[in-house]
Amino acid sequence: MKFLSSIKVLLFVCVSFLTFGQKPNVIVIYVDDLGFGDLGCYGSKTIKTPNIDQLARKGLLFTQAHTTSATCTPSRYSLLKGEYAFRRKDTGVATGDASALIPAGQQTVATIFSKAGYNTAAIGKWHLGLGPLGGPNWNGKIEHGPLDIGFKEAFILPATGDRVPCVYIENDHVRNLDTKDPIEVNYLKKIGSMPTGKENPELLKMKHSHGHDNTIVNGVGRIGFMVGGKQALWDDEDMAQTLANKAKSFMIRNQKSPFFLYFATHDIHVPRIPHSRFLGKSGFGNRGDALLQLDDSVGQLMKTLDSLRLTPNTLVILTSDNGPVVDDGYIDGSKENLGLHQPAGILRGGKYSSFEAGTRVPFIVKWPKQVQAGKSNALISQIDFLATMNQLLGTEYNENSAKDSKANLNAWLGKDKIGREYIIEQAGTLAIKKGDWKFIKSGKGARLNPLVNIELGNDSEDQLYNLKTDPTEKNNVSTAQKEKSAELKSLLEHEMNK
Ligand code: NG6
Ligand code: CA
Repeated sequence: MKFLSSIKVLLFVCVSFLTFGQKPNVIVIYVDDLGFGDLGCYGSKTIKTPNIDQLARKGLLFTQAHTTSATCTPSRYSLLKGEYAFRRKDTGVATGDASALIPAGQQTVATIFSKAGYNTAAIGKWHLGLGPLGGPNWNGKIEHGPLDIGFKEAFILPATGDRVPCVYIENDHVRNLDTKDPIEVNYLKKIGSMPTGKENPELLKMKHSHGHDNTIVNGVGRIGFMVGGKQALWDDEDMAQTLANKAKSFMIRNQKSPFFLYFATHDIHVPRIPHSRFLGKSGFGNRGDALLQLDDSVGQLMKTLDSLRLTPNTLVILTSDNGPVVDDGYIDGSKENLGLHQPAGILRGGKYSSFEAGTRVPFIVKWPKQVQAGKSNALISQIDFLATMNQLLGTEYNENSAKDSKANLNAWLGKDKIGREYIIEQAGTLAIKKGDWKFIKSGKGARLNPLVNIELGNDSEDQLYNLKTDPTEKNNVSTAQKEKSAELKSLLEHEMNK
């Protein structure tokens, strides 16, 4: 039996690579909080993003691509695991000391690449929890991390830039930790004597607008409290270059074998503390400067591919984990200097929102050898990444563990211009988009988050929008279009109960 199934896998792999030739390298550039309107190639005339625009010129730009959720943790969970995060109760925005949401041994897209003989790396933001129940051991081996779910190497931030502990994890240990200065983390109460933004605002180099008033690290108030680990603390200014260097080194070391690189940038999430090379250069505050820095990182990675002559057979996907936000808790000049820049383009809402800007994000696929440059209006979702990569690689995988992920390679490579029949979007409530229609389920949440100034898309009534005639979701037609509304509602409920 085992022999037969090995033959089957071998056949699959052969068929797949007869179709696609030599195994491509795959790089996912997973940007944090990048909006549908942020990039030149998506119509922005304000902040310049030449390197990403070049990706789009040589690749395929999607206009109807969605992340699964309007915040980070659930989106990343779905992308790597192939299961909607709403199926679980614990996949909201994770704290910095959360235990692993995907424990050791579970199938992810990285285990699939590994099985297919790829070298795999996770570099950048993690934010999926680490360690067993009760959280990670910061001062020893960190279990249930990327290395336990298919990545052969890792260089990550445990959660976000604004959450403690502000240290990198290299493979399964905190980098540069002095064991005589152990790290302790607490999300419930202050520990130790490190100053906090609340008690010592005079020590801050960047003030918070809301939240972010716990432990001060590098002059910035964070979420959560930490002590120790002084030698291990990251430099915010150098973070983008540190991550880009790690990615480049991984590509250089693996130029002879196929690789899968999950490059999850910290840009353009808060705190936005770009290097002095970029600070003040966009004219749009720190968010604009962080966008320049992001574009530069992308340029560096692409240049490295060129210099290694790997460009033709490398599949690069650039996308975002959720929609945009301007003031996400720090006073960094982004709000004051927004000018004519429209992070969400014409879309309504933003990060945290059930309106389109929450999950409709930039999505660019470039693979010179196989993908014709152009534009696609196909409806696609990051939920399909796992099954689609599996289809590309021709491996066998456990469909039950990735039950929401569907193989959609033809759409992702531009051969099928229709894509999915429908997609599900998760924010305060759930929404479904099918054809021209978008249905948002009624919910109890507030309509507006005044702190971030974003309409969340919640309403006590169901909402239905015709995105073709009403792309900015202004005209709720759920009463006038009762049948359409009922159809989408029942489809959504069917998905929820699966
Ligand atoms: C919010 C934070 C915000 C950001 C977000 C997660 C406050 C007031 N706001 O709770 O700054 O960190 O969580 O962003 O603490 S995400 O992109 O990782 O989902
Ligand atoms: Ca995010």
